[in-house]
Amino acid sequence: MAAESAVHVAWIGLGSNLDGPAAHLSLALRELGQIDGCRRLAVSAFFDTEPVGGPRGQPLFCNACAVLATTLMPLPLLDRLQALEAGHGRVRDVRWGPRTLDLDLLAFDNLSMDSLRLTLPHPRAHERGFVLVPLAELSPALELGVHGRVADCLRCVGGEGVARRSTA
Ligand code: A4P
Ligand code: MG
Repeated sequence: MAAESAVHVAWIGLGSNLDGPAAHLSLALRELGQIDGCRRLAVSAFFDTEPVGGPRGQPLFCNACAVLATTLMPLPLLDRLQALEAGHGRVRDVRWGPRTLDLDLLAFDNLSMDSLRLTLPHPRAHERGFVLVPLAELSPALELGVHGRVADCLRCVGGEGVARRSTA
């Protein structure tokens, strides 16, 4: 990471429910730390989670969160995340359908933005146990914009359908 560039903090949500979900997450976590301009600061446990939305009967998801220090700005970081998804064979067909790897930019510093390609904080993070449970392990005091602190969002939503894996 270039020493003279401003360093930001980015929170990433990882999800997979196809072709060995935990292996996709483990590899993606390594890859996140190898992105030029990114350093991995912290990683949550892995969680088996009931699918929210999408087609009936789709497989359980594995979810986790990571915190990165980065000199990249949000859109270039999103580009890198989408390139990693593509490298894992991600195919976009059914909305909220099965996927090998989903990398969501959950929050970036305390930035709020809403553009065609990127909304920050992630517009559904505050209402989803599969995001909030791993995120609360790392950053319970993180503010999700107008929705308030992660720990408070989790108290409202609850962690139903989210089970910590005994081994990652
Ligand atoms: N986009 C806008 N803001 C962001 C952001 N903050 N981070 C745009 C990432 N992308 C953002 O995303 C669609 C478009 O959102 C992107 O092109 C980007 O420009 P996508 O990854 O192609 O598709 P998606 O993830 O299916 O879309 P969406 O609507 O973001 O889905 P969600 O809300 O992330 O939900 N159940 C369990 N248990 N675990 C899961 O991980 N995931 C989903 C997806 C549904 N149910 C789940 C899980
Ligand atoms: Mg996504």
